[in-house]
Amino acid sequence: MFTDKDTFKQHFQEQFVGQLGKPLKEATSEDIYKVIGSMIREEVGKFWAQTNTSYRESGEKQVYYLSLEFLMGRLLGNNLLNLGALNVVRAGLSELGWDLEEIEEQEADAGLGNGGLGRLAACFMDSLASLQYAGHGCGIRYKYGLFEQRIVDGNQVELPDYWLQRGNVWEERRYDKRVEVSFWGRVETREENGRLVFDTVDAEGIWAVPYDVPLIGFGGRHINTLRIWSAEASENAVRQGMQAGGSYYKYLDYSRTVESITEFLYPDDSQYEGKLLRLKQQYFLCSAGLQSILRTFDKLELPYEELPNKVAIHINDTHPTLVIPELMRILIDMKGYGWDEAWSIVTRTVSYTNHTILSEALEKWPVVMVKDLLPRVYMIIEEINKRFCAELMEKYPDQPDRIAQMAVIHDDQVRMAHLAINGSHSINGVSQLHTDILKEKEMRSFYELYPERFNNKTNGITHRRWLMHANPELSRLYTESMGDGWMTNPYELSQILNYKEDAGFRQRIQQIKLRNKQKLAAYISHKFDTSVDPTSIFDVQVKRLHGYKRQLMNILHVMHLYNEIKANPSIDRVPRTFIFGAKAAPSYYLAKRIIKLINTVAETVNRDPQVRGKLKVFFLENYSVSLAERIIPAADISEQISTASKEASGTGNMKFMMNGALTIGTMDGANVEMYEMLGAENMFIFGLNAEQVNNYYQNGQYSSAGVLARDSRIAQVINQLIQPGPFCTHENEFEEIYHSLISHNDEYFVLEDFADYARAHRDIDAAYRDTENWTRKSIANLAHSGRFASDNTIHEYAREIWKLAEKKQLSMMNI
Ligand code: HBZ
Repeated sequence: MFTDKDTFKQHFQEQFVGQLGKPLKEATSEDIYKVIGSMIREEVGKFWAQTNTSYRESGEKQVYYLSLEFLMGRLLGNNLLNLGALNVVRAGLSELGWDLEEIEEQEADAGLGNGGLGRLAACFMDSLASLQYAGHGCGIRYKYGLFEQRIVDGNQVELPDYWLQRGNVWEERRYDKRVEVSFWGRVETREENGRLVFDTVDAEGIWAVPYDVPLIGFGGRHINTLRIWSAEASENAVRQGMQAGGSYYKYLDYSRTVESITEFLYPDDSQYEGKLLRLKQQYFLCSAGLQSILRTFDKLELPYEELPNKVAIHINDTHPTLVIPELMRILIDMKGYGWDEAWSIVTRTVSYTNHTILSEALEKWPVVMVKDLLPRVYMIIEEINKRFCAELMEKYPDQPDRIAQMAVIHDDQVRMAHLAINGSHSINGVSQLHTDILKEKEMRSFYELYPERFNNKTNGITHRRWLMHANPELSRLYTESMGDGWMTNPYELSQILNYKEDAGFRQRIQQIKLRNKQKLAAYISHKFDTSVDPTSIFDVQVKRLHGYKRQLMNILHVMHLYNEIKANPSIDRVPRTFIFGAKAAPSYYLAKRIIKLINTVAETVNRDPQVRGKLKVFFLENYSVSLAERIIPAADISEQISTASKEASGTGNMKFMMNGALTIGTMDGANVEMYEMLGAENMFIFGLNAEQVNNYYQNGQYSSAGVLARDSRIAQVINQLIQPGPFCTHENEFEEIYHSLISHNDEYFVLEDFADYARAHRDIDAAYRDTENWTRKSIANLAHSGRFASDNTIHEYAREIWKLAEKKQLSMMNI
């Protein structure tokens, strides 16, 4: 169907009329989107089946990536790219009078994730399929994804994201593959053939119905599966309820309650939510996922001792940790294994990634909640804890504190990270610094106990979405210059270092950046009905809003720049356009005030004729994967300014680097690894390092008020938060922000790092004036970005954690 333009056109026209029953001349862009989507589904169907058959026949080890979040974004463009059909379809549609980009805009983002953690899962899916590993995603089909953000009077307003409203062309409902998930009930114990048997009675069973989405690998022949589960009332429960005298209305209520389990994604990215519904979501995923995994394994007709050789289950943070006691339950209660055999199977099968050291994000479930909702699973967790504490007691007989500190159950709470570490053979952090902090501080005692389990896997991003699809012009330049080997081996991007001294090449790089900036400028101009100068420095910070990510420091610095220009209108500054995009968790009050502050500053700055031509500020609403694809290729500066030690890795930093932006950043997360490759001349590093931050936390010697007393520029900006003036319409307007910095002593060292941050920005100003040298720095960033392709990360997971068979290096020849 997609071999050449004319074949495509012919098929497309036939399919259009056949599917929609109306003439092509009445088509809307949404119609076109749907028809192309269904053509792709049809095209890949055969290969999807083939991939699954080959897995079954070869019996090769399967990886299941369990995650409460998959932030997939749009699929049309990437699927066409991976199928090798992008150009054919673009050209064919163009002849029919349609623009592919406009068609892509018809697709709703699949926003089934909050941020980095969910997007990482999506990048991993693309790499697994493209590298032809047998790796699948297992998640939840939320009816509502992450809320849609609107800005009203400068404030964030949340709207529901009903992404399925117009249907979803990519998914296949597989009702025949549904499984039952049970909640509540009581455990009854009896003896059978001399052994204790546990039955859960009076439990409530509901259906988990899977929807399968094909994950099309690069080349279009290898298709893995993302299986997302939806909760539905089981007709059995309904019938029983009706027989017991329940009314029809009661039944309707009941089925709504059941469906609520997969109704929405929890919108917190860094704060753990101790809600019963969230715990239900977690168990729902684990139970449904495991049943489906084991059903596939059962087809091999092997004993369960073989499970760790045939199956790897990876848990994305602690959210799916219940898979550990659930697999124990199945092996012991249903398959008849003894505890020790079962435990050995479980721990050799499961591995765990930690994504944060923020203590407020660590999951702890109240014992009563787990016990009521999942009585048998709770018994198993208790037993795991008992045995673990006994092991500790033997090892550290005179250290009761250490045992209490490491226990799985403590203070009437189940600590999910402790359970995950206990039940996994591998625990990894997501950047070298983050892993070191886990080993030396946060999880030190576990590292001392099980040093061989801990390892690092620095995050990565898929260069297919973030370079080939988001930045087609740059991709074309690469291929013209050095061939297409970089597409299957992103390390080859380093070859462009050979062109650093080629003035013609640099000029092409500059032109591409300018065109990307012009496109974004047009988008912003349209949204805000104002002009945007594409020759100004585009300085971008886009990510979730959080105290530690320090959007506040960025906007305070913008206020400072404004003050400087006002005090000295003839000051010589390269014009800057500051661009922000960020969603705040709906319950995170301070984060929402920071959004309001950014919008207030933007309004003042953008309408002041005295700063016109020097400074502009924009907050782009509803930051999402598709918006990121517009913004990132247009950035000159990437703001990666978290308080050192707090950002586990960051992945936005890698996307900007891959699109030639220069980073202003702290020595945090994966920035450290970027710096090791790029050196001080290609990155703008500032601020406290992780050790200094920790020393401050430990010795308590930081005083934010002291910083104010020393630096009048900061004092001026801080006062502007509470005194009527350019950024404050009434007294104390931003008092909560003010107090977080002054009364609460500036938890994230915004004021401490401010001066050095401002210095780094002046360095940027100076460096940007030398266009040729700036471009050389940009090329250095582009060239080294191949290191952060998720293909590399996935090869490392496959080799070192999942123990998959080595794959041969792909090349464009065999794609
Ligand atoms: O995971 C992020 C880290 O903050 C970031 O540094 C890292 O690069 C990325 C991928 O490893 N963590 C998250 O995005 N975390 C969440 O989104 C989250 C979601 C639900 C929760 C807790 C955290 O309950």
